[in-house]
Amino acid sequence: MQHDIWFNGTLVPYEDAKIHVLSHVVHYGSSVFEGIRCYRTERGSAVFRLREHLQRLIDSARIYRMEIPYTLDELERATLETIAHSGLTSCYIRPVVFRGMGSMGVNPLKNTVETVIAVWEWGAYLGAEALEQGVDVQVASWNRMAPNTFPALAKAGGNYLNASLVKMDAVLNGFTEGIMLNVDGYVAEGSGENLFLVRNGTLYTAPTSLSILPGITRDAVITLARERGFTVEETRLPREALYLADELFFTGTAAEITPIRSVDHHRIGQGTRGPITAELQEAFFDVIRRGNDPHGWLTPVPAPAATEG
Ligand code: PPE
Repeated sequence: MQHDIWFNGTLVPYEDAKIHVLSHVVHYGSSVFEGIRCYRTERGSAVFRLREHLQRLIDSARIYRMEIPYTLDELERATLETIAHSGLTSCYIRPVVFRGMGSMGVNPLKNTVETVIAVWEWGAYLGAEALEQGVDVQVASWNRMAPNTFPALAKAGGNYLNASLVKMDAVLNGFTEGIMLNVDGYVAEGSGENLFLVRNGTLYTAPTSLSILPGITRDAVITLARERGFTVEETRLPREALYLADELFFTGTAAEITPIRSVDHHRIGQGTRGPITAELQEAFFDVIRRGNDPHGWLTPVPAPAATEG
């Protein structure tokens, strides 16, 4: 089903949420965006870490000198209104801010800044069985961008040209996803997910200085793991550490916590979801399915979304 889209302050029918082909974003990739999930918990519909995602959107826009004409509070209200209006009890939320009409040419400073919030139903990102069985991945031949090329802290549309090269290669080679190394050859992240490695009971993940996206799910998993007594180290890992891992998993809004069962045809652990991955998935599901929220990560969606469905 197609749901109304919030476009510069008003909800418009899906078919009417259009832009001109000469919009700056079409030619130069000048957009910043977010991916957020709303869950139907046992205590009603709620959005996972909404304000953190919207703050990252505002930060991404700031890096690219785009002035969003809405405050964080206004974007939060708009998001909740869009969900409630859709009648969906669970959904994926895609806010996007982009450069519109003005002038052609690389200089975007005279172009409009447009703000959109769309919602749709989106199931398991890496396949229906992935959350239990794990996925097969390869190390990508394309690197993550160098820190002085594109700002990695910005979740910008243009960054995903690199991500889609990684993803296409992986899929055409028969894998589900690709893992990027940074320019120095250290493990960075997937095309649309952060990555964790488990070895001898300790968790490892790349530091944000390796040009990864500072994932909000990554942050949640670090918190949940430390609460359960695990050590989590943000450190540089060489490629071959992937092959020696006891467990590997991706984190992301779309991917949630997805186990990896092989890398470059090296079997990881027993070739299925590992016990620490399962424990952290369980802790995550306790929040998003049961609605247990000791960290204040859930924002309830007002009726009618919470009651319909
Ligand atoms: N790294 C990248 C490159 C990335 O795109 C994402 C999210 C993450 C890490 C995880 O970040 P977070 O969602 O805050 O935990 N990718 C989004 C877009 C996926 C898409 O195909 O579109 C997402 O998961 O929503």
